[in-house]
Amino acid sequence: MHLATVGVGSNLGDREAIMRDAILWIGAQPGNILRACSSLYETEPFGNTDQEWFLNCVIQVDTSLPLKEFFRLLQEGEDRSGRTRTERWGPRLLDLDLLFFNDTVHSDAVLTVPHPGVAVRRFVMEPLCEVAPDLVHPLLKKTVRVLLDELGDSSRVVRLDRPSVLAH
Ligand code: A4P
Ligand code: MG
Repeated sequence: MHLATVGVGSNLGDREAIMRDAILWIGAQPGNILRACSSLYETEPFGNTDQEWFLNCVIQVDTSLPLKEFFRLLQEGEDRSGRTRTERWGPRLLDLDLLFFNDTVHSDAVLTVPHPGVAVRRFVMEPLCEVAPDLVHPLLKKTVRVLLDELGDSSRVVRLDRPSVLAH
């Protein structure tokens, strides 16, 4: 089994329902077991700031799929949510970013793991620290907890104090 850590985000439509549907779908695919799901966070847009706030969370999945197959599954998950790929960093129904895959370090034309943005984005690091504070970034050689302490990004990230996105 491999441990995949995935960032989930949405800033269009019924964000929570779209995220719940995607997370349940990922967990229901053959070879996958949903192991953890963070709280939801309401987050200020990073990059292109002229858009609606996002909902973000982080999940962990035990998977028997190899790296590239798991990534293809995430892309299929984005596509089935009706997402159209338009502007970079622009609004989206659903964004599934593969943050880590075990301690694999991999880069080719379509896939970079760990996700290059992971350690500099508060909207990723706060939910990530909730589910995997002791996970060590395989390139930076520091735990998530330490990386969050050292984080320079001061954009606003608010944890929603309500039942799990899956508890419906
Ligand atoms: N790609 C390469 N490696 C990966 C990976 N590890 N995970 C490639 C996911 N995708 C990866 O992605 C662009 C290309 O990245 C894909 O073709 C894929 O092969 P995309 O999701 O189609 O485009 P994008 O998401 O618009 O661009 P990018 O650069 O991936 O942006 P991010 O990093 O996904 O950020 N602000 C808040 N508050 N919350 C958010 O969730 N998300 C973004 C998007 C911007 N601002 C945000 C949020
Ligand atoms: Mg993306």
